This record gives sequence, structure tokens and C-alpha cells, in this order.
Amino acid sequence: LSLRYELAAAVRKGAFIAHYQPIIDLTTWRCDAAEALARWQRSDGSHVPPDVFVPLAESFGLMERITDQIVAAVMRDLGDWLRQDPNALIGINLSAADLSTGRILPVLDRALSRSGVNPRQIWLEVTEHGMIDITGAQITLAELHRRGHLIAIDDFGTGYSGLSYLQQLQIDALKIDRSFVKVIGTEAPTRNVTQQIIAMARELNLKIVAEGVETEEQAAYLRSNGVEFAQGWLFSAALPASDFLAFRSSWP
Ligand code: G
Ligand code: G
Ligand code: MN
Ligand code: NA
Repeated sequence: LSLRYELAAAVRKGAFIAHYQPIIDLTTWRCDAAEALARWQRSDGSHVPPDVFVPLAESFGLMERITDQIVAAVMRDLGDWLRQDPNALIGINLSAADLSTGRILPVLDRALSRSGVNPRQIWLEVTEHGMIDITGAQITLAELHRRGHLIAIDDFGTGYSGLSYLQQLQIDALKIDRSFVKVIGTEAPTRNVTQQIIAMARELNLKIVAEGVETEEQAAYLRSNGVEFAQGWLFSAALPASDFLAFRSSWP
């Protein structure tokens, strides 16, 4: 209960910021993209990780206001870079509430028009769980597309989506969950699933981003199997904005 009050107070205060995990193009080795990951900054200086507060915020109806703060943080932190470099791209995670109500649409529109950032430079990551209200989600995704945003399915492979489900959704990219990257080069039975996911994405003409890439061997395997993008500790953990910009300018 006390965490609930603390969370509500944090939402009111605007205590949510974004860290940025670099995304590397495996063919050019360039870093023109990142995923924004929410961080709750508590007054004692500690950070509550999103896997703790996202489910809580969702159950208390607070997640949309956190998404708003992440959108604002991205524009504040990276607006200059996004305006100056038309190749620069940022991924923002959407929750079930964002997709269901569509309230994210005017929020993004306002933030982008104020900062002069092209909607094509912002992609949205959605999970299968986020599309629980499938009708609401389809409408919101169509509107996001109409504006030029790209859509990526996050944590792919952990839910039940098959090919036909994906075809209905008009998505642009698929993020391979890190559990399917971890098994590359091992004897784990799910290693074949990784190959099937890649084949499915190719079949549907989707861009692929691999998550949780930790070793050179994984990166080489992904690259040789046609995966274009990767993020993970091999390259960098999620970084505060200024560290991300510094990482970029010194990369590779
Ligand atoms: O920061 P970390 O990599 O630990 O993130 C844990 C999980 O929380 C990830 O699966 C990520 O997708 C999710 N997450 C991070 N930031 C956000 C956000 O702003 N909104 C939503 N809905 N999920 C987020
Ligand atoms: O939203 P998403 O499912 O991408 O969440 C990212 C989560 O993955 C965060 O908890 C982050 O700390 C973690 N993460 C990011 N890169 C790596 C990695 O290379 N290996 C592992 N094990 N975890 C990672
Ligand atoms: Mn994500
Ligand atoms: Na993910």
C-alpha cells in the first residue's frame, strides 16, 4: 500500500526519467538508434527498475502518465540529436493503457510538433500483453502508422503470437526476446526457436532487433542470419542521456 502512495506521488512529481540502451546496426556497425527505458528516481537517490513499477503502475492506472514523462524526457534529452541527424531513431515502450485509450496520440503529436522531430524517428514498442484490448490497440497502431511512426513487437517469442496474428497487426519490426539470444551456440532445445523467429520475420518482411546480445558469437550468428540490429551488454547497458550521447560519438 505504501508503495502505491509513493508511486502516485512520484507520478505527480514527475520522477520518471529515461535511460537509453544503444542499438547497433550489425551490417554497418553504426549506432543511430536507442531504446528509451523508464527509470523511477526516488528521493533517496535509488532507482526502482521498470519490471517492478510498470506492473504496479498499470494496475493503479498510472502508466499512461509515466509514458507521458518518458516522451517528454526523450524530447528534452535527445531532441537536438534527433533534429540534427535524420538517421537518428528512438524506441519508446507503450503499455496496454496507452494502446487501449489512444491518449498517447495527442501526447506524441504535441511533443513532436513542439520539438520539431519527425515522427519517422520515433518507433513504438508494444508487447502482446499490451494488445490485450485488440480492437483499441489496432486503432491506435493504425493512427501511429498514419503519422509515420514505426511499430515493433517487443519480447517476441515469449507469448503466443503466430504468423497470422502478426499479419493482422501491420507491424514493422520484431524484437527477439533475450531468452532466445541466450541459447545461441548452446544445445538448449529452444535454440531452434531463434531460427524460426528469424525466418518468420523475414517471411513477413520485418526488421529484426535482437535483445540481450552479450557475446561476439551471438552477434556474429545474428548477423550471418540476416538480423539487422542488436542491443545488449556486448555493446552497452542502458545509459543516462549524456552518457548515451558520449557513447555514440566515441563508437565504435
Ligand atoms: O530497464 P530494463 O531493461 O530493466 O526494463 C525492464 C522492462 O521494462 C523491459 O521489458 C521494458 O520493455 C520495460 N519498460 C522499460 N521502460 C518502459 C516504459 O517506459 N514503458 C513500458 N510500458 N515498459 C517499459
Ligand atoms: O524492455 P526490455 O525487455 O528490452 O528490457 C530490457 C531488460 O533487459 C532490462 O532489464 C535490462 O537491464 C536488460 N538487459 C539489457 N541488455 C541486456 C543483456 O545484454 N543481457 C541481459 N541479461 N539483460 C539485459
Ligand atoms: Mn522494449
Ligand atoms: Na524486450
